[in-house]
Amino acid sequence: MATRSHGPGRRNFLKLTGAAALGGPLMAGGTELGGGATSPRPRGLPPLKITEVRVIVTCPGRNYVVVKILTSEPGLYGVGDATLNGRELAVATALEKHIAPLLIGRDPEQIEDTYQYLFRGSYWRSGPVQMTAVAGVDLALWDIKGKRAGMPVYQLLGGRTRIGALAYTHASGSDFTEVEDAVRRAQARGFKCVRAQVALPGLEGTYGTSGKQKSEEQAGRVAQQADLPATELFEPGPYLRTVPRLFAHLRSKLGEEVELLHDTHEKLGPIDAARLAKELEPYHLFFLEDLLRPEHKESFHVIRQHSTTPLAMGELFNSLWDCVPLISEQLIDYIRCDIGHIGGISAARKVAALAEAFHVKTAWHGPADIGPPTHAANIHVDISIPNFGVQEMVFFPEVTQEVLPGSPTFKDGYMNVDDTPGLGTDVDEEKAKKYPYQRAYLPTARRKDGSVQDW
Ligand code: KDG
Ligand code: MG
Repeated sequence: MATRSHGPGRRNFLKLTGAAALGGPLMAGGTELGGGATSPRPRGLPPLKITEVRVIVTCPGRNYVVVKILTSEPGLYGVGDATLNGRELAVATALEKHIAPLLIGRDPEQIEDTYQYLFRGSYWRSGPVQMTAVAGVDLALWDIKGKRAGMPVYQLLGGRTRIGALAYTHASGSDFTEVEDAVRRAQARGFKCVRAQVALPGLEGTYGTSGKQKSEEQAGRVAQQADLPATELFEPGPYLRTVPRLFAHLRSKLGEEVELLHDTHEKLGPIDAARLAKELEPYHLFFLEDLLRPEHKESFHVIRQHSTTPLAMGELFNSLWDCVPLISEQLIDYIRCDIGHIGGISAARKVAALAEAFHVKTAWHGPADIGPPTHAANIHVDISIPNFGVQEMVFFPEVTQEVLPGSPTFKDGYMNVDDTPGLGTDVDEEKAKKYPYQRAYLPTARRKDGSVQDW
């Protein structure tokens, strides 16, 4: 575990005071933009400054990067999540070495300005490492604003639009019957929507399965961590033959009511993707996820021309602009960016608004490899927008919840947050110290001829 913190050293303080004296920041209605805060404020709250940024890397079950931002108001702090699976230390370093020094002395209430400053101010835009770091800061700032206002973040976003967020979990297995049993277990637990993945005969490992699954939680923890990357085998032929048969089996055994989803995990080329979407049509999927690599947005036309299976895409996107072509051309039905990898709530609400204009719904990424603050952010956005679709979720193990308390709750198929001000999540720094970072990678994949394949 590493906790490195940035506070207002005398040098930083002088630098910030100097910048203000040179007239850098602009004044707006008694509030300074681009740095510190001045009084009086329009609504009479005292000025607030960021005094310290702590970057906490911990491994309670798996690696997480937590950003804790402290303010000049005693006891007022915000907690964000900046976890990027397999590249945690790159994000932690970006935060510690490059971003934290920029934050000291800024007004934490100027969330949009900070987001713009970090996104555009670096000149080098976007990218998963930078945007995960920005998301960590963004979440912590929304947490602070909610705590200061005495409101949960969803209230700041416009208030409730629904009683909870319809959730989906994962079911997988080494054959169709095992997957069917896993779906039934999920249904017994209250889930109305279940993602189904099956192992491919004759191939070592398949994304989303790890042989015989023991529980939904394990099924959810698809990104198995290992000291060095495991190599899985993939061939499109067996995959394309097996998946439609899986869904034929599930529909014949489970009926039409349960909503079924499937994740292709960017493995296919355009014509294979179109074939899969077309062949899955009779089984009425809720959605078919991530058919193509994120580079190949234009190829979604091919899929759309051949099929009415609802499509979801986006967990590898890093900004609003990655989403624009697919949304504005109505090539997908669900946008499923990771709020923790596109810059946080400030970016997500713009993606959601863009999607709303084009009849696209949200389905934010919600795997085990992002921390509870991002899962909480998912729900705050889900329950305050008009065009929410579905929310992927996981049950965190006890050890994770001890270190990172306050995850959203699940009941009768829906996720929810309570009225705790802010995001409702926290970090126990003492407990985090007990679980030091462990090097871990995502698996990789190859074809049978040895060539590289997307995992
Ligand atoms: O770190 C990679 C995982 O987040 C990803 O494999 C999970 O695709 C995923 C999903 O839909 O949950
Ligand atoms: Mg996915």
